[in-house]
Amino acid sequence: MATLPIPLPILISIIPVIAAVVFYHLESFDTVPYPEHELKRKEPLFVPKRNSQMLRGSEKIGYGELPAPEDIAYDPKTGEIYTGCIDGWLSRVRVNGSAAEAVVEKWVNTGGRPLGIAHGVNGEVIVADAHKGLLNISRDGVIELLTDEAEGLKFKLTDAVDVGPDGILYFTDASYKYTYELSVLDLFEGRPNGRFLSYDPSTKETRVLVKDLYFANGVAVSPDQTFVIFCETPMRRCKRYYIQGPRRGSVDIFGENLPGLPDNIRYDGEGQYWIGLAMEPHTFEQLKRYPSIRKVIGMMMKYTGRPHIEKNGGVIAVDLNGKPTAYYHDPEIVFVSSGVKIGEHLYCGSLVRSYIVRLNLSQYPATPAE
Ligand SMILES: *[C@@H]1O[C@H](CO)[C@@H](O)[C@H](O)[C@H]1NC(C)=O
Ligand SMILES: *[C@@H]1O[C@H](CO)[C@@H](O)[C@H](O)[C@H]1NC(C)=O
Ligand SMILES: CC(=O)N[C@H]1CO[C@H](CO)[C@@H](O)[C@@H]1O
Repeated sequence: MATLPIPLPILISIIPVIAAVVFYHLESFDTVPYPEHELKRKEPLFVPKRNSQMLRGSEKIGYGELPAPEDIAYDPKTGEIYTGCIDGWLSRVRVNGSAAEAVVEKWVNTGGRPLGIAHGVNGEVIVADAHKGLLNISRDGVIELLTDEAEGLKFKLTDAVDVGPDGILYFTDASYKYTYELSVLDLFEGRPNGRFLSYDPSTKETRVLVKDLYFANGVAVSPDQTFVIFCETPMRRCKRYYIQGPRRGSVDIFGENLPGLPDNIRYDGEGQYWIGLAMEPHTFEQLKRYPSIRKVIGMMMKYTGRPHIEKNGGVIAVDLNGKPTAYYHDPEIVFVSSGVKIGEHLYCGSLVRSYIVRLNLSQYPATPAE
């Protein structure tokens, strides 16, 4: 009788370990380290004013009628708010008076997942649809696909959009590799799979302006139209791409070390950009350091679902130079996808709630930090 090289009880006890190791190596999900210099610990960003309990006093707009309203775009001509939901609907919300009186109209269904929204120069609505690409929705609700690929590579997660001079559209594809539903895997993988692009309606040309971006997200054209801001979610920073003037075509950092993972960016017409922050960074910063842990969690997610590491989301306001002015957050709010200031209210989009959160900023302001 042949003797086992390892005693049977020990062999049995290490089988799960061997299985785990084999499984780890077979699994195609492959993580890489984030760039070394990005992992340096930094002092938390100083923000002069904050409201650290922004849910207190907030109201719910369209409760139950707006599942995961991601971006918010205000049309000053009609006083309506547009938002895109997880069920594919692009809804128009009329808010006048109290939150309870808000009227939600399901306008068009893209059949995909509408994310970024911008009002075009001809009264149309431009939608960055995660699944479909960049869409043009005419005033009477006809949907047209403008573009869904560039340089031979299809978009997988068209994310944010804004309209620049001459009606040129600036937008992001957060990842060519992972869909909206699997976006956590993109952040866990640690590769720059995103692109910042433009689409010119007069030539129908799609151009890649910046590639190799880490989850390219929120887009906002500067009010003087000299540059376009976009953010890289896992890097907690915003970059600036110049579209006019002597620096045209170059990129620099607009703001970094944000107190959360940034999503959409909106200019308020009054000197400030509002950036939605999904969650505070601490746990994710830890994960960024350990690709093998990200890999194991990423693999397990297929069977166990997404790990819940998020807390304390919010919105940060920064001035025209990217300097923070105010930070609204709350331990109980997560996956804030956008913040838009309309009049004296801040309206917040969400990836997990079924309504828009609204806060009266005159009544519940950010106050000087001690
Ligand atoms: C969107 O479609 C409308 C209606 O056809 C058209 O007037 C408009 O120019 C289009 N916008 C873009 C950006 O293609
Ligand atoms: C917002 O709060 C201010 C200050 O309390 C109040 O005067 C104003 O009426 C509120 N606005 C609305 C629309 O409720
Ligand atoms: C927040 C909002 O949509 N307010 C609207 C209320 O109604 C007036 C006039 O009808 C609009 O100008 C506002 O924009």
